[in-house]
Order: sequence, then C-alpha cells, then structure tokens
Amino acid sequence: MLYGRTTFSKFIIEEQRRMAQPDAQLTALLNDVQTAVKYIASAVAHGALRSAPVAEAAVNVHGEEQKPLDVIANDIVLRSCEWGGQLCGMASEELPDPYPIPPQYPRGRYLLVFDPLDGSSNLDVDVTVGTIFSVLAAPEGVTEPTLTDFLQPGTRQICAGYALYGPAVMLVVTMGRGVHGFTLDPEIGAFTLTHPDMKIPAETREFAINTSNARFWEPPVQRYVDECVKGGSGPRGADFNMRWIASMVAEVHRILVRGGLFMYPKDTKDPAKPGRLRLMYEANPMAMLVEQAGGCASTGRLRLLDVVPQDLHQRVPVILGSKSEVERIERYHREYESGADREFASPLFNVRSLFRAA
Ligand code: AFP
Repeated sequence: MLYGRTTFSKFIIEEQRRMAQPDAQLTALLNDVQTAVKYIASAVAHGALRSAPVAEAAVNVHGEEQKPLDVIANDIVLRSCEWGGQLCGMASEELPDPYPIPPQYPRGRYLLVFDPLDGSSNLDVDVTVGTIFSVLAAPEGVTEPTLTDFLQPGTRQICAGYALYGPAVMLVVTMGRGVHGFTLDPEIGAFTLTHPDMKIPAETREFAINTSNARFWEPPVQRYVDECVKGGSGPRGADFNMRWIASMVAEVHRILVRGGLFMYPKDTKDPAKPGRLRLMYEANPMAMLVEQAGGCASTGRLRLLDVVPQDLHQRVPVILGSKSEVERIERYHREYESGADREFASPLFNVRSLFRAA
C-alpha cells in the first residue's frame, strides 16, 4: 500500500507532535525548505538543457567560480523561505553578508544558513551535488539579526539536513532525534520516508580524502592515511578502500548509509586557510547529522560542534564519520602534539629524554 507511506510533510508534523512544545514555525519552515529542494532538483535534472551561458565568469565571496546553477539555487532558497514568517534572517555561501527578510514579510524566530549547491564543480560532469542547511534560533527578541546573531556554535543548531541530487533525489534531516532519509517519489512529487533512523557503523574500512593534497597534510593525517594504504601488511592489519567524489553531500550520504570516514583536514597549502570547508553551512550541519547517527565529527583537535564561529564564511578542518576512526585520528593528533608518536626520533626527548619527568 504505497499511499500509506510516511511523507516528509507528515513526518515533520508527527515529529513536532511528539515534542513537549510543538513548534509549528519549524514545521512550516521545513516545508518551505522541501519546496526549495524540489525546485533545485528540477533545475539540476535539466543539466545542459537549461544551463544559461554566463556572459562573464561570476565569482562568489570565496573567490570561487559561481556556476549559473549556484546562483539559481541560491535564489530558489531565498524566494521559497523568505515569505512564510518563520525566519528573521538567512545566510548563504553565495552571499557575502546575511540576507535580511524583505520588509513586506512577517518575521519569525529562526535563522536559516545554507549552501545552495554544494559540489557544484561536479555539475559539468553530471556527478551528484547537494544542498546543505542549518536552522538556528535568533537570540530572544531579535527581529533584525546582525552578523553576530548568526555566529553560534553547531551545538545550538535546532535542525540540520541536506538534499542529494543524485540518481534519486533525497532529503536527509535531523531535528535532534535521529537522522531520517526521504526519497523523492517522482510519480507523486513527495519525499517519502525510506531511510528511518540512519546509523553509522562504528567500525569501517573505507576512507575519503583528496590525496592530491598529501604533501600539505599534517603528520597525524599522513600517519593515518599511510597506515590505511599499507593495508593488511601494515599496522592496521586490514585492507582499506578509498573514495573521493569531491562532493561533500555525496560523501556524507555514503557514510550515513554504509559507514566510512571523510576528511578535509587542516593543511599547509594556503596558510591563511585553516581548512577547505565552511563551518556554518557545510561542517556544522553535517556534524550534527553525523553525531545524531552515532558517528563523530572533529577538527582533529576539537569536537566540530563546539567550534565558536568568528565569521560567517569561516573555514574549518573536517574529519567525520565512523566513531572509532575519528577517535583514532584525534588520538594521532594528541600523540603528535605530545611527541608520543616520535618516541625514538630524538634521544633527547620523550621516553628516552634526559629531561623527562620520572
Ligand atoms: P564546490 O561546491 O566548489 O564544488 O566545492 C565542493 C566542496 O566544498 C565539498 O563538497 C568537497 O568535499 C570539496 O569542496 C572538494 O574539494 P576538492 O576539489 O579540493 O577536492
């Protein structure tokens, strides 16, 4: 009985009913996000059939090339979510500053932060891309939020999710009570619950990292990857598989479905950048999803959700996925910082050190 299935709209209403204080604003906001995702899915699915040629290359706030679909997707999210009265502000990867809700619309208590089309450099080659979003509450009494009002650590997220524009279109969300995945049924145009309560296996033998950056990685990451690559004959005593799609949404989705590890760690490629990925609309929402699914998300040194943002477009190192592997890499960072991973490198230091406390 296909018509008895749980749609996304039904799920979020029922989820709110289960809460001590049901929140109709959040339900309505997620419905608008759902609408935006359907529009973006349709735009993405037309591929080259609809891609408008750009007169001159557009560039976003990060100096990265903006694809026409980046701009279209950004506009779709703004138009779909600005009118409903649930938001008092939005912020996007594609906009340098927070977007104020136009004066003709009522204000609500929420802030929406999003990356409208993550992985868009994959569009030309028709590889999976996605939309990532995070919902925060505006500080009490704020109706015209300033930049500072957005700069909240990931622990304060009320809801987070992503849409995946792949072979099937999916919407994966958490409202702080597990992670649930919905597949767009093209016949009825409704997201339908297909992946309830997604859980990341604690153990994995699969990792994802862009190894072209290997020479810039810090030693703990070098150590981790070296050990994986050595496989069964190395210190891990097991063969590992590697993946790199260059589309974070697709990588995180794979990890939510079958486990694994994803890293875009700190490197020395550009010393001005502490990482590649953006904290507020890439790392934080994914970290909330991963933790809600039983995994871990870290900078290598710190829980990702505890990082206090200093800037809307701040970058951050990201290591997330199966718990035991993330914990192992955190340990490698600690051992590197204490020198414990180089015990015998210098007789003057560490376990053989003349200066070592008894
Ligand atoms: P784009 O949106 O510019 O394609 O960037 C995607 C992304 O932010 C993330 O989704 C990928 O994991 C990462 O960048 C890929 O980066 P590399 O191109 O350096 O591998």
